[in-house]
Amino acid sequence: MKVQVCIIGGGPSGLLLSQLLHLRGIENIVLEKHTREYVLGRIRAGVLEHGFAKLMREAECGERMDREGEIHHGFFIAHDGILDRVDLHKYSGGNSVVVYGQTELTRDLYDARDRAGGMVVHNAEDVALHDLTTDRPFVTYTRDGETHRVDCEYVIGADGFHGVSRKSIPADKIREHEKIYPFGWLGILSRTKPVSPELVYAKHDRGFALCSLRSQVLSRYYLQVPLTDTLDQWADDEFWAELKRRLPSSVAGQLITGPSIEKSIAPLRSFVAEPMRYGRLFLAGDAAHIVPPTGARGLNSAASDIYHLYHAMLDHYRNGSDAGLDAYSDRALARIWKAQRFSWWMTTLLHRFPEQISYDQKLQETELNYLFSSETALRLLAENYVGLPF
Ligand code: RFL
Ligand code: PHB
Repeated sequence: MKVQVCIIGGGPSGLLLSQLLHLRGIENIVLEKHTREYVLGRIRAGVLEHGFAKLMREAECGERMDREGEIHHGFFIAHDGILDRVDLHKYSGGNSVVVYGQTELTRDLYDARDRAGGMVVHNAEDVALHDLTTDRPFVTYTRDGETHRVDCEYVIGADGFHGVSRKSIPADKIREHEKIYPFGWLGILSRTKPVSPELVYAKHDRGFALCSLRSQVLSRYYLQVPLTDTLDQWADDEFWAELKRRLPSSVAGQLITGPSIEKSIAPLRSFVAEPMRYGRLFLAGDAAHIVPPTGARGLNSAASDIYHLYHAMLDHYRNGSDAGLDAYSDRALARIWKAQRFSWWMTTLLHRFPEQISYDQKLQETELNYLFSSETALRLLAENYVGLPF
């Protein structure tokens, strides 16, 4: 088979790019390692920047998001027994975020690809990238024991952190920067009314906690846990009891508990690979960079890559200019590093570090006190949280 663009990975990055290119007549195929049910079973991000929401609309995938997603104009930070609110709308010059689950967004993208007759191959095993530094790259994969070959002009590596694309780049052509945090997040999803209509990020001596939501009947909660913890150590009752301990009493008293319908532990890590291009291969999303979830930047950073890559491809196929493709890595990375900085800042501000000394604790407290006493500091937080311009 021959297409213009071969996209590896059927997560949000790959599907969004596929849909946008298809709408502009650029032929592409998506190769996804897993089944659709598996991809849709992963509970991940919940907060979308307004710029991302706009891109979903441009991809003609925004209808359900606009109907069912919630617009949030602010969120809370709980610390030292009090609850302070960050007014995103006020301090970002009128912007906001959309609370809409990654699962739902991915489902909308799959539905759109189906409606348009897009080519999405599931259970594509042993995906391998070939001849990336020539102008005739190709990709091979096996499915049901049969080997297939896709000839293309460009390959997009949108196959997440553990994918094959980044690993196909020779080690001396890529530089990796990594920071591993000494804790993870234990997350649960429950069919209960959220404790607060807006998100609550809680800093506590016992560790960080987050109260988030997917809708007014579906809650998502997280607890900072040691990396050595396993799921069987965390029965639902223990989760709820620990969450209550880490929230101010005014919030804990409102908490409605119930059985978890999903429970998972994710380690916290920051990672950036640069450049994001090798010959005819372009990396996008988690394949090139990840952040700890604290600042809600991961999926949003993926969207900013897709924005730049989509426009670079349009430039190439419509205007015959490679300027966008040549500038892609630098443009994408400029914003990625800002998202890294913000995620690092929020993670450092709100978590309890194992080796933390009293000096570090005092700095965290001072940073929070300063934040809520300075409109300038709140503006900095708000403009980063709603998303810097693409
Ligand atoms: P994905 O979603 O990992 O999709 C990659 C796809 O590629 C497939 N794949 C392969 N396909 C073919 N061949 C191979 N060899 C392959 N290897 C892998 C995989 O099966 C998969 O389907 O990457 P993508 O599309 O770049 O999307 C990135 C986002 O998923 C990620 O950044 C966010 O989920 C991060 N994140 C959050 N981001 C936000 O912006 N806001 C949030 O509120 C937020 N919360 C979170 C998060 C991530 C979390 N975890 C679990 C890491 C909360 C959590 C707990
Ligand atoms: C989520 O709802 O999963 C979520 C929200 C905000 C974050 C991280 C995760 O910062």
